[in-house]
Amino acid sequence: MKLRRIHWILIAIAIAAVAIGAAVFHLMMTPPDDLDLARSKPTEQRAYVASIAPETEPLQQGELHAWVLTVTTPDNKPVEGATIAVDGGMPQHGHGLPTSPQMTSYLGEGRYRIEGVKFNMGGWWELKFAISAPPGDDRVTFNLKL
Ligand SMILES: [Cu+2]
Repeated sequence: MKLRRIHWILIAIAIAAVAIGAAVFHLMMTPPDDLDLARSKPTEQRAYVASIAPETEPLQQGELHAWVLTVTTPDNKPVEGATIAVDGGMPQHGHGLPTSPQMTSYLGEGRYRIEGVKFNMGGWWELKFAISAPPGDDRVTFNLKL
């Protein structure tokens, strides 16, 4: 009688463990449905409007590629001579980018080339830019789904 009860308790614990594991896996692997995938948006303090475009699409997992970041003022004037720092990672996995992308050249008309971007797994990625120019320091985060 006693053994039998322990047996059922163990089965219940096993079922609960599998359910919790599945829920955690789902949370780690599934981007939120309402994720903002806009590729153009105002920066956090609204000093700029930033837009991103990959140089090649669709995005390939595991390959180094470049992006063009376009920075304008809110009234749509190109921002020249900005310093751009790049950061990012996977919010659901708690890790950053596998590489250290750099702004490598100014292409004119507020466009900056960002080289060395790599996404080494599928899921929700963030690409973050810190923009520093005469109008001020500001930052912006873009969401990408791979
Ligand atoms: Cu990851």
